[in-house]
Amino acid sequence: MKSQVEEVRSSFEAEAAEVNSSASLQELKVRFLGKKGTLTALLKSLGSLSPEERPLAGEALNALRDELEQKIEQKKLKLIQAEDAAAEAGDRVDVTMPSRGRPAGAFHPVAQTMHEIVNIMQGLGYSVVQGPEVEEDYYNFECLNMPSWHPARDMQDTFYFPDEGGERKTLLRTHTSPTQIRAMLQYGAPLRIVCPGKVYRRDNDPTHSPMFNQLEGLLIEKEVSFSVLKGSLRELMNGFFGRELKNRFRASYFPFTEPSMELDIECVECGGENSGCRICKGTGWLEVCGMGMVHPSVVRAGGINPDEYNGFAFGMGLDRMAMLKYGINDLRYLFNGNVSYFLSGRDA
Ligand code: 2NL
Repeated sequence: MKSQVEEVRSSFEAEAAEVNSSASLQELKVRFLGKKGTLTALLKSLGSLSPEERPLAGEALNALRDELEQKIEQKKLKLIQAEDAAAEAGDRVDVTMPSRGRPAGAFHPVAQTMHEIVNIMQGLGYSVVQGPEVEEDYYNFECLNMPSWHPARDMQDTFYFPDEGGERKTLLRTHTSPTQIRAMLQYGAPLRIVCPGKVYRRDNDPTHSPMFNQLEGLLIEKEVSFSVLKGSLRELMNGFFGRELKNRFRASYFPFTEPSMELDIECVECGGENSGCRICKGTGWLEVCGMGMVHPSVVRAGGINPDEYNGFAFGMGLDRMAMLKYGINDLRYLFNGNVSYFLSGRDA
């Protein structure tokens, strides 16, 4: 029995030396002191010993059990301390580490689009002019042939700043045209300008935001023809989309131009090949730009003699242009500030 006690002790010592976690310590405890443990088996065998041998062997085995239990408890404490210290060290900030860095920034797709269009127009001799977003009714509507009773105002309801008498003379501009009127008054003719910027309308649905971005162009010279307008806009669209696109000009109406037209380009998504195309609704065409020859009374409102000068103007939505060029399928991605959509697969 004595040699068995020594055997158990030495095998415990050997195995305990290998233990390096509280989990493996628990396994060790079960192997020696558990119901089917090595030491437990010896204790059970006491009954088969002779009455003379039993007390001594019992004493030795009980002493060994106490010893093992004690060693296990000590080891457990040490392991828990070491594990806590390791966990804490993992949380500690190593101030000598280099920073993780940030992904490179980029222009907002609408800003990018605005710069691309402005660059093309600058190549055609146009300058950029900016103006106030809080405008006067006169510049936004009145001088553009839209008196207060005009039905075209219904489509351009906006946000007003009533004065003390309750009159609504100050508003958020519904288009960038008032900036073009201001430019005509300031610089006179001849004039070639583009006016990009934020505009506002009382609209809010999946394809209309209360704030959106527009770019208008204005050219005032002597004896300008509609064909100059058509050529300039073809140049703009082909330059912007980077390839020759089919186009068509349809008759339209705006209060401030006469005659007025709209430009359609071939669908940049399907090229007219997909009758179920979500982008062109199966028509093969995309409406991208409204335009016309500036109405003589608008030229006059700009302080320019319409008998001496004429010209053309056009306007387009920059948000829509950005969505078409960059394949953005929901207007809300442009406004919610979540860049993850632009960093990963967009169709996901
Ligand atoms: C559209 C259509 C257009 C204009 C804007 C304009 C400006 C002046 C005089 C005459 Cl100062 N016209 N701008 C003309 C035709 C169309 O925009 O669909 N915009 C998103």
